[in-house]
Amino acid sequence: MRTGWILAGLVLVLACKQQEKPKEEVAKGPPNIIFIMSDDHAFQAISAYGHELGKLAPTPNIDRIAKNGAIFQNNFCTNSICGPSRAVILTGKHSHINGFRMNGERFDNSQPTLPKHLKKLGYETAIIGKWHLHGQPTGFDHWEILNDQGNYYNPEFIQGEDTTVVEGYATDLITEKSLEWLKQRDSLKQPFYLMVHHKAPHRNWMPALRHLNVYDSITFPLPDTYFPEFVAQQAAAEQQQTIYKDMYEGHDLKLSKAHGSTELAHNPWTTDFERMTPEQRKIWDEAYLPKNNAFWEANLHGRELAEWKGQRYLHEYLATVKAVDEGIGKILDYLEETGLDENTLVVYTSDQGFYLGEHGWFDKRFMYEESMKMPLLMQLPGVIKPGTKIDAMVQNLDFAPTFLDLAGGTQYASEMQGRSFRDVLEGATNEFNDAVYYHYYDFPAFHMVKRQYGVRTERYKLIHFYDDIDAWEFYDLEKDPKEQHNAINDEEYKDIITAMHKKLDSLQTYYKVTEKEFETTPKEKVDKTYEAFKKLRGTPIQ
Ligand code: SGN
Ligand code: CA
Repeated sequence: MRTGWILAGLVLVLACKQQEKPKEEVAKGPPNIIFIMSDDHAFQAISAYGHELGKLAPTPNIDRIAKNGAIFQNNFCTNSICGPSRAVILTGKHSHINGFRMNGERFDNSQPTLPKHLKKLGYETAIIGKWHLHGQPTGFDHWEILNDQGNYYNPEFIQGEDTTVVEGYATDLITEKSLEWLKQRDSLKQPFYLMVHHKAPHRNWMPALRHLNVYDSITFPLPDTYFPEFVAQQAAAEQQQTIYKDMYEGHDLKLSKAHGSTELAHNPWTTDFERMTPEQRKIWDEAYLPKNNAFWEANLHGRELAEWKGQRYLHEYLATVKAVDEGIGKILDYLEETGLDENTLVVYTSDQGFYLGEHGWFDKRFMYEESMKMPLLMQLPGVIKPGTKIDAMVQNLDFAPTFLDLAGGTQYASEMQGRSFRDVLEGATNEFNDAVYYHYYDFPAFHMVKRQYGVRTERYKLIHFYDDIDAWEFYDLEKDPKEQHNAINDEEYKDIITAMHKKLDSLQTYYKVTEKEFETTPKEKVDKTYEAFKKLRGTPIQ
């Protein structure tokens, strides 16, 4: 009997290894860092940001981070596209310096990165989920990454030389694998840096089976810029990311070919649905058949159809966010149960912002607010006061220097272009950047968004679209927060625009932007790409 109790006690002690840890001991060393990043998660879709969409489709667990710590209202990416944003986060350097300016380029994995520096400081490092920088990750003690963009259902995970298809839903699998990694390590031995990188809510927005009907009863508000006019906004007029013109009815909107059918409508690449097991597909079809039948019965056209497409998009996008939020809840619960939360910096962000119907769009890339702004929430007890709201302008460029500062390794940030915003986090100041630089290169490519660079200050924004065009835009964000009126020729802003040009020049000099960054594409290539995407699109239902 006694032996039985002792054994049971031992098992309990082992099982509760994390809980047993004396909290003061954990709290003394440098903080652990969990960096949770989703793919294309718009701040509008996070309830802590107070947007109407977030309120209707709340994210209570992401909001917990804001309650426990800080929410950033003005965090901007330097280049609103996946691979490049990830490269900036890893290196603390702008795209033209770290060498990864657009998706499809090769990331030089031999260069110094944040995880490599943290390892020198004694951290154990890991990345689980989307990588998207080609080649194998370096600087990580453990990595398990999705293949390229990854898939929502039964995705492939790459670990070392092995690629394995894992049955399940990507968001849940990434959460589970992250928790497994956390549970098997000894946090008394060394601090950790864990990057949890979700695929969701990236295109083509496939929710978890348990969420297929989750928002069916809600009509989401579409932005009042859903049918824009684009006056003096040539680049905006020539993009291909308009919900009602450019989405594929099957791949994006999950529409059936016809009433009564479960076969998908226009779906130029079919793998997303083919990956599902028959059981998964059955649940999917049972959820979608009635909704799709109702669509065909309604026989919509014109604006009504465009609005229907916007609704379908928002329903699915927000439903994919739900699993991300649930996963974050599990991670936060685990940290709290084990006491690890006391000395863990939890970061939640997305690789860039995203359009949820503003200007009629999905996707990102533009220097306009919704895609340039990234959500950012952070908690670290003792350093960040609960409920802190930060207005200072920071960038993804500043993440690595800030984490290094908190980890006691500022010496490694001296080569970086970003700066630590630790003082802002600690509430010592709300002053940081007076202006931020942006440069997007990925043209001609998906969505045909022109090359552009510019500067944003607290109130104004100056953008130059170049390559096959040469167009300047200027916005007064206080008077025109939705960036509808290009005021580049407005007399009243003449002096401000001159000052913004000066600011832009000085930032380009400071960040060592060279002539090479303004190269243009041969016209033939641009024309061919426009043609290729037109063909791929086929004839949209309009
Ligand atoms: C895919 C998407 C595009 C998206 C790019 C880049 N098409 O190509 O819509 O802009 O990724 O996204 S899809 O139909 O294949 O999903 S990023 O997040 O990697 O930058
Ligand atoms: Ca992305």
